[in-house]
Amino acid sequence: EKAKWPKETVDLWAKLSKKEANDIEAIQKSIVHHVTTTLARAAYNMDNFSAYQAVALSTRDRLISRWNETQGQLSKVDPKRVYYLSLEFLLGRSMDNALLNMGLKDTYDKSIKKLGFNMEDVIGSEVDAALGNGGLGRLAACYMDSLATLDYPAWGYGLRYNYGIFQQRIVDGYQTEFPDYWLNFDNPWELPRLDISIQIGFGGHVQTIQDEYGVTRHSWVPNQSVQAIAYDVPIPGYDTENCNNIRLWRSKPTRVFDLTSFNEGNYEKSVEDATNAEKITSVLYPNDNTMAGKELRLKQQYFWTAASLHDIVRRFKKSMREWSDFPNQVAIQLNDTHPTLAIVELQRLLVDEEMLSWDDAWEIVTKTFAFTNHTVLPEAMEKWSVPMFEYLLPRHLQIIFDINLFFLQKVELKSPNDRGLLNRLSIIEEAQPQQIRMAHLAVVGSHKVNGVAALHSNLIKTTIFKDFVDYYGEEKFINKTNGVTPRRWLHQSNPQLSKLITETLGSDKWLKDLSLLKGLAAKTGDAAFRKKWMAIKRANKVRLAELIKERCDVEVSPDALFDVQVKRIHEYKRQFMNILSVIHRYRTIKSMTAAQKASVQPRVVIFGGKAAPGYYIAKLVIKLINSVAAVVNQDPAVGDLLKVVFVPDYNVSVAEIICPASDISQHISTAGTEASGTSNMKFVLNGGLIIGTLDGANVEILEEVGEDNIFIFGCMAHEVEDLRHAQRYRGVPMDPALQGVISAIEKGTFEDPKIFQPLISTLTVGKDFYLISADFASYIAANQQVDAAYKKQEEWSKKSILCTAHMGKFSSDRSVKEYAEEIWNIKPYSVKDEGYL
Ligand code: 4GP
Repeated sequence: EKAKWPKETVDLWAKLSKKEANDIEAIQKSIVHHVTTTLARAAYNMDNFSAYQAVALSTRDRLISRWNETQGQLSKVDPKRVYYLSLEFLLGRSMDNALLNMGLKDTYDKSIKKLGFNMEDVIGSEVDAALGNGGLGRLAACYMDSLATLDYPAWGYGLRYNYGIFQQRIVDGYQTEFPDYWLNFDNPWELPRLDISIQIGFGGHVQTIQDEYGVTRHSWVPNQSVQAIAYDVPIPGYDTENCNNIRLWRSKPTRVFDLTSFNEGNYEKSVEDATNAEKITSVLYPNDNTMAGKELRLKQQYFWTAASLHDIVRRFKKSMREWSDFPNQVAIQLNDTHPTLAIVELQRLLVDEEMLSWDDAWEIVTKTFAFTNHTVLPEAMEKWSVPMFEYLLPRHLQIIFDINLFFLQKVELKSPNDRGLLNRLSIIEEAQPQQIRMAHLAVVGSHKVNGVAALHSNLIKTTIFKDFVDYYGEEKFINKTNGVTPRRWLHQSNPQLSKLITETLGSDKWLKDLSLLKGLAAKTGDAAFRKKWMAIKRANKVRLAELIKERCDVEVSPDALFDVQVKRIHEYKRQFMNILSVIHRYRTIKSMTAAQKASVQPRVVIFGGKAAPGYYIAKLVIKLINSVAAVVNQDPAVGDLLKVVFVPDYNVSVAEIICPASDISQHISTAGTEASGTSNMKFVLNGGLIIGTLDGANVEILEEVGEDNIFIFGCMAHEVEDLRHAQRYRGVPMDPALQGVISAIEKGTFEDPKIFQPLISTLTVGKDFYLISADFASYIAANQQVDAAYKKQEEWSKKSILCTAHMGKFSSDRSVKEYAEEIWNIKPYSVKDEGYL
């Protein structure tokens, strides 16, 4: 179009599409402009929230310019891109992060101060975008930050849920759930792309025809359809002009189908269909490490993968390349098995719609996809019942059966007559009814499969994917240890420490090359530095103490040892073991003389995290924590020696306050159950020590920080099965200290013991699946070592510094670079700042 314009029109556009100026005056003008026009307010009726809205809109203008520029340049250059398919993006707040990444925080700070507002209050008015459950969703968000920062051409694809993860409130010690209608006040961090709308089908039947060459062709004729509408979320990199995109899909009714019902005189039905269409992206399933198994969830998965693939294919087609070039232009990463249907959908598009041969199509598919596994827990393995699947996606089911048949035929050639092997490898589980094993489909349809920490990646090779490793060989199964973004998890959440590190290292380069932190190690001998370091930790503890006062109405002393366990509540994460050890500590203190008490290290034990609404045992753990807290916090015999709090509604923005404030944090899963963990990395990065088992990324943190700077206890992954066997069949007695704790609960020390009976039953000898009894003694001992080490404050401060100094490996920049080079084969492209669009 541009080519047809006269020169003066082209020049006029160039002149008028200059990017915004970033001086204080321009920023203030843009804020006031949004106040008076977009918000239709004025200076005299402003509050912190409307100030937030105006600042957000002004920030968003600058974000959009970068986004536009990046996407424009990338369309021209058309490099290979990676598409990260994730059902969860746990982004948290955007404003602070966007300002810091764009290098505008200071200027905005000054600008709004002069306009009568305070940056912290304004930032505090933003609600979290909580479109995720826990580790998996937050990892996706960290990876998006790193991809943009490293200038990789990358897009995320997900769903725009109306309701994010529920809000948790504690009522009478129990978790209660409230809907998180986060879109109540509009969301300035998204750009609705109402023009990008894709029709997605469901149900119906498959037509089989012979084409003009006599080849049998299938085509799917759905009988329902909904529209996918795109909402784009700009993701700015740190210290770069690049700004990537997360495209989230929202479901809407299609007009065509409403009209059919309407014309048939069935108005009510047509409105009902429309409402059902909107339900698809209504709510995030609140399950972490478990599979929901609901029909609506399967609908979400297909809706999302189909819309995303359609979009990816449309972009590819613009370049007029050969289909065989597809894997040279497109890499798709499957974040867990949730998007596995994308494999089937691409095969369907290529074979049924683009008329490629099955084998040519399958080669393209398998070169395009790679798959990340995040858990070995059996309850998390996604399976879909064949009848339900057939009803929703009849053509996809046929394709899955064909993929399976061709795969098993190859296995048969390699290992003839091994029916057991075929059964174990099959994508279809022969149950009543048959089940589709999504993890098997993901492995068969991908060229690389990775775990998320060294231990976990080895474990999947010897357990859930063992037979696949024998068949495909080792090279297909690799490790990509998780990482976290130092921008959000240190620079943004711990500004004082970030400043001290920059001063000490002489530049802020460490924010893009985290290995530079090792320069801090030389400072452990510098007493003045140690003092500054510990003063910052204390200030962060004061900030957390204020949050605790506000949310839990408990006063805690920032001079006590802050001991934190925040993460989803799950039996395998063993919050139960933690609170049992707290009861043990309480009983020990109660039995002491005054003289003995004088040498006790005061501790504040801080819990936080959500339990899946249907996870009864996890919810009882929350109740027990609150019941123990109620007794301990009121007991004058204990005073400040022990306090227990459960911080309600743990989320990303609460984590940003908690992570910088811990002295010790707990990562105590039964060995072999936590795939990686990422909060462990955030705590250590902020100079907190950890107590943990040899599980997930703890193992690699130990390697980096050294055994003097971490507290390791408990059994090892390879011992777990033997220990379970021993307690099941040889009746190993319960640990005596644990026995004492259980008796105290049963005697009613903390409310009516009947409440906790189902929880205690999980410890019955022979049933203690997560091995709390087996690990209890070493856990108590490790906690005693923590107390003793913390008393030597000078030594502790050195450990704290060394922890941060050795965290270079755990930047998500490192993880993302490994994915880019070893799996996706993509190269960075730096956007040129041309000053106009
Ligand atoms: C989580 C794992 O439990 C956690 O160890 C890991 O750090 C995280 O993924 C990111 O890789 N898994 C899930 C899940 O959240 O639902 O499987």
